[in-house]
Amino acid sequence: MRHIPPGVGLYNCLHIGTNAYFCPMENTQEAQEHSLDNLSFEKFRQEVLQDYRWVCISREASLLGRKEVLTGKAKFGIFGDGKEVAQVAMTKFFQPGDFRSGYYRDQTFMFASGLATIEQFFAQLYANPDKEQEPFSAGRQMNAHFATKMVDESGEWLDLINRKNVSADIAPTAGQMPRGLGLAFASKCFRHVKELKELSHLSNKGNEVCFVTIGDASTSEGHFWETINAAGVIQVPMAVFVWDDGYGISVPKKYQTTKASISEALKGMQKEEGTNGFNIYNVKGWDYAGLCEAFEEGIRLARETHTPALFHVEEITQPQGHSTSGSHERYKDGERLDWEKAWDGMMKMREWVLANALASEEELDSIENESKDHVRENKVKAWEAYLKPLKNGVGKAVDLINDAALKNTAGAKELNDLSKELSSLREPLRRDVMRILNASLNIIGNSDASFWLRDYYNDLKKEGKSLYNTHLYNEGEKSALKIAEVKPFYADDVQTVNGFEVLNQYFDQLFASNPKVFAFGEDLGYIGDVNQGFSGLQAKHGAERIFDTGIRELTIMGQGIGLAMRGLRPIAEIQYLDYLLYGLQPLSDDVATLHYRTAGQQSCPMIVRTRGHRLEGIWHSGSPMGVVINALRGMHICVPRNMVQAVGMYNTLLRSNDPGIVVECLNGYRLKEKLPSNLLDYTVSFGVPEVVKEGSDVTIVTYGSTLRIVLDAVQILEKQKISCEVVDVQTLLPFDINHKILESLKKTNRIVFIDEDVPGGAAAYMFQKVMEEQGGYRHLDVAPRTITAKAHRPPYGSDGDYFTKPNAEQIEEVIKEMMSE
Ligand SMILES: Cc1ncc(C[n+]2csc(CCOP(=O)(O)OP(=O)(O)O)c2C)c(N)n1
Ligand SMILES: [Mg+2]
Repeated sequence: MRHIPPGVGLYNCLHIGTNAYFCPMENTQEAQEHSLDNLSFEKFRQEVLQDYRWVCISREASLLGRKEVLTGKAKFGIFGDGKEVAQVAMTKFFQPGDFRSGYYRDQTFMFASGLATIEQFFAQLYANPDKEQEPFSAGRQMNAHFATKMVDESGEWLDLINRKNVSADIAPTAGQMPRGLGLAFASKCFRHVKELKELSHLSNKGNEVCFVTIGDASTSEGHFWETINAAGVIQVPMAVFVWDDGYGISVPKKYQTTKASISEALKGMQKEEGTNGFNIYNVKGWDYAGLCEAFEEGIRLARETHTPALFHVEEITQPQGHSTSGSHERYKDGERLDWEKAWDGMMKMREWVLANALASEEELDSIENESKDHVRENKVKAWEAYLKPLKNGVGKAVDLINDAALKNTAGAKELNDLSKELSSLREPLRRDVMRILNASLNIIGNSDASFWLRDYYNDLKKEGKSLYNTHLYNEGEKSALKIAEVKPFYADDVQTVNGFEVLNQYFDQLFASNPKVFAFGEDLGYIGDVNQGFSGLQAKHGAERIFDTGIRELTIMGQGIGLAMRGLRPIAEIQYLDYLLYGLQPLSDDVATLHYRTAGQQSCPMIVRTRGHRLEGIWHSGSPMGVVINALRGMHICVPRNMVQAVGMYNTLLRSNDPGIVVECLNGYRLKEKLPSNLLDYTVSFGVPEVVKEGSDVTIVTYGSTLRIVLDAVQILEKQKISCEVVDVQTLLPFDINHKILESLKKTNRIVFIDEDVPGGAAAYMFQKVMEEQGGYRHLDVAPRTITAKAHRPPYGSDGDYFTKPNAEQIEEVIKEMMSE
């Protein structure tokens, strides 16, 4: 661990990316060797002053931002005051091609890197949904949740190598850690997989560093520890900056961290001669020169050698406390508050500039004053731009209501009152316009006078939808829904093989044909996964592309996220569906929301491969599909009934930019299947169920491994002259987009939904889709049913399974009951 001593004196001589970031001025001889002349001194001075300017601008943005919230112009604000100096230092080493995976304190970094303007910052504070004004999330994210554009409108990756890249922030503390690991890990893949060299717009030989920022308290999360361990093991160019302000909202670090110091607690992670691990640095958050020196070394080593670095940046203050939701006087004592004032980074930087005669008092005063003006002017611009369409909307609605009042004498007074109410709102919202238009329409009724009002009301509804309800999935040509179906082709001399061999042959061909594809997980590399899908393939395609990971589902998902966001095609494995819960948080909060929360500017086409439903016991046999479909809106949920279908689903996902999860049936690996001869080419259309058996008395809707149990029951029922139509839904998300199940129901007038989830889980979801969305209730002769597992998990042993999950006899009984109603 390196302690950077504070106050190292005057440094000059700028050589970004070399060892000599700053050279001590006292050493004139050496300084001359580094071409210290007036010109370079002036350049250095200007750079320091520019940094100071960013510090001042950012501080003013925090101060005015808080006021905007307290005066009611914005709902909530969280700011980066106190962290400015560390961030201007960090910015110096952030190069085009690099990535940031950070959190809500990084506004100074965003300003100083040229990735955010003050106007954009305030546009987000006001929740302006116009992407031109608020380019990070189009009004979808809280303030200080940043992002840069990574894919174009047609879903192609931009030249990330020439851009400074910011992966979209999320609010859950430490949620940036797994993604940061993956973004850094991608550099390792680009460096070591020679077939990727051609993708020169995505990487420059893996020289990119991922900058990961995190607060001191958030290092208490398991996400932090798992990520740090994984990065220490696999050695990736990740630079972690812990902004240590001593608190996580109100809770001080003595309750957060062993020895109240993250660098102390991490000592065993320090890389030593001949070991892996981290380079760990301690540095003070107000010490501009010390910060630059530490960051220069750690980031250079990360870039060159892929050794991760951790910077414990201590003694950071929070001049305005945590956020606009409270005041820090409630939990910091007088001594702490006084200390924070005395060690304010902005003040310390000013002192340092003066002590080293880099500028006069007057020069610094004018930088401070100009910064204040700059922020104030841009804040006003952002507010005006935000209000303009809203005011226009109010104006138009008021005109229409007044107009209608003239034509509607009975309701004129009420209409005039409504139009007055609307025009008197100082800070109107779209919802105010909607409410008043609707109230006006209720008064006018369906008369001719309502025509233009209703027309405008409908336009605003459409506008609201396009502003707030779009981009959950790709909408253009990279949408999985636009991938045309190609049927599997079976040659005359078709082979019949085990299910796992279908996958194995497919993955072999896939890895030979597409260098962007990677697969990894527990036991996936050397032995080729627990069911042999990858058997023999590591030896053939290389351990850089098909490999084992530690037992750490969360960061396996993180590795997948990072690779996918950088334009690769990861297949990240969760060994058993039951263990998906360990990896669910990044899928739900990060993957599933990414395209939505960036309004389509970032994509994460990762594939999660897992297997489930059908071993035995409380774990290894679970089917928590209700959890999955509800947590993962924004991903596709594929539940193939066999491995041929699974391959078609992998092909569809690989052709699109949408993320998806494929749940293979655990009992299917040794079942015989015919091997298609177009393994790489056929696709399964998402949201298109398949009728696997036609019938006329009852429609049975199911999926995945339950299908086999259903077919057993159907055989028995058919002998009793009950004709069953069996529908395999194939994908739970999306679900039967063309209402094929309704067509079946129209024919049979009886329907039952069957799966192995708990009551009220995925079967209830399918029920709601068909009954409510498709209007299936109109075609029922008898009450519709769901058959599910019991509420508890399946006990170990085949009888435990039999009495817990749907079995053929139970299905037979329910269907006979339906037939006799
Ligand atoms: C998983 C999760 N738990 C709780 C919160 C609420 N929360 C937001 S910020 C915060 C404190 C974070 O403190 P720290 O990591 O030190 O960062 P700082 O705000 O001090 O920069 C908490 C508890 C959250 N956003 N996410
Ligand atoms: Mg903190």
